[in-house]
Amino acid sequence: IAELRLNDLLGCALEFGPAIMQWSATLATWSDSPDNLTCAYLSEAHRKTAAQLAEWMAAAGMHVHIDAVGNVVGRYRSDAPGAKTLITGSHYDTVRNGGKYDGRLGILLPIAVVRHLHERGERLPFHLDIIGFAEEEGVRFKSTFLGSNAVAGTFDLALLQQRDADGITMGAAIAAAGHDIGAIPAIGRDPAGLLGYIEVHIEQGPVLLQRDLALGVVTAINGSSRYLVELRGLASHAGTTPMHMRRDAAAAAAEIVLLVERRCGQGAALVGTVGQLDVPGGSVNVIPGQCKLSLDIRAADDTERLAAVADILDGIAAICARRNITSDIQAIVSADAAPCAPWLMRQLGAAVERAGLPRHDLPSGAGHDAMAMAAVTDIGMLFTRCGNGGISHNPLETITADDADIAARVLLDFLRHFQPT
Ligand code: HGY
Ligand code: MN
Ligand code: MN
Ligand code: MN
Repeated sequence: IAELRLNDLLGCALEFGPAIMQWSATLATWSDSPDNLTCAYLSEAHRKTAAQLAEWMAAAGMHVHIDAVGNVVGRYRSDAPGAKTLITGSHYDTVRNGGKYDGRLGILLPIAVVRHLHERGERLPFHLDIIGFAEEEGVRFKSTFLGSNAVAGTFDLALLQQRDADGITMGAAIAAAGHDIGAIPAIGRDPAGLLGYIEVHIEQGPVLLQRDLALGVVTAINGSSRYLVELRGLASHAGTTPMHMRRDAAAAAAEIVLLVERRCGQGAALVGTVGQLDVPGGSVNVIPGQCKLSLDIRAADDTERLAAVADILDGIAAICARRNITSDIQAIVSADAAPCAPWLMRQLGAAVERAGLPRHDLPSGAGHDAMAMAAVTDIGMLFTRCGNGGISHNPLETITADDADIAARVLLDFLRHFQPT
């Protein structure tokens, strides 16, 4: 309270920014790795992060619980009889060696805004839920959006059988964290009770930075297809096996990497990445008999994405046939592009303009929890500028306290003017 009063007294411009930056730094102290920020689903660092978010939500005047998949759910209750609920939030897990703000900004910023409302005893005509989604990145278990799928009622219980790198099933990990997998289906929300979902997220790209804009209104989230590919050839002696007699799984993988790059270079908003490439148990003097790689193909247009995926899968089959390699290809994610609701874009845009900023609309190349939430309610997203050239999924990911502050002010203003359709 002293900090906020001081800002008021001093007329400091930054009412929300410093707290958001400080909270982000605090959360980043809990990591699965001593060398970088990695916060994988239900690890010890993940559970400490959840507990800290719950504490901050409660201190901001919210009623808080942690649900059966580890989502941290805070409700800032309305006094209005029969009030419906607007949800905001994002994820608190991270990629390996990630940044402080991906996901987390979308949880911490609304907490700062609710704290502001609570300090002033200001209630909203609707319940505001802030949800820290437990898992979006798919680091520990290959599936993504576990937290937001549970809230959207689209959680696939078969995923509980998935095993992590240590052979632990998702179900066992959830139970070990003290949660009841039997309670997962009840997490799903009734669409009739929802007014919409808003996600504040860093842009994770250079557009706002290049245009010198603090904020952007998202038009749609690009669709994405994710695969895990396992190639099998024949391990044999690196010194005695003639080149024309080899079944080199890594050489096949190298052709596939270049195939993905070439094919995805043919589309305007089409991108393709092989982010994981591994020769399990490889040795310098052994021809790779096995190679594992991931595929991540995205586009604004689903038809374009699916055409690229089909071409790439055909190309993989041709490469393997020519090289006498077998392949096992596992589809992990197929998420269609998720359009943002025009009425929410309009109200977010109006709040941006009331703050004296120009409205700029842009698509999201990154996936977000909003894609999963689109299954249960209308979605809107507000992007904040990224520094360091827009880099993300990297410890160099950065934002400024000023931008965090203006984004919080815009969210506060959006909430105060929010009109359900
Ligand atoms: O991969 C993505 O786009 C998101 O950061 N999970
Ligand atoms: Mn991410
Ligand atoms: Mn994210
Ligand atoms: Mn997200």
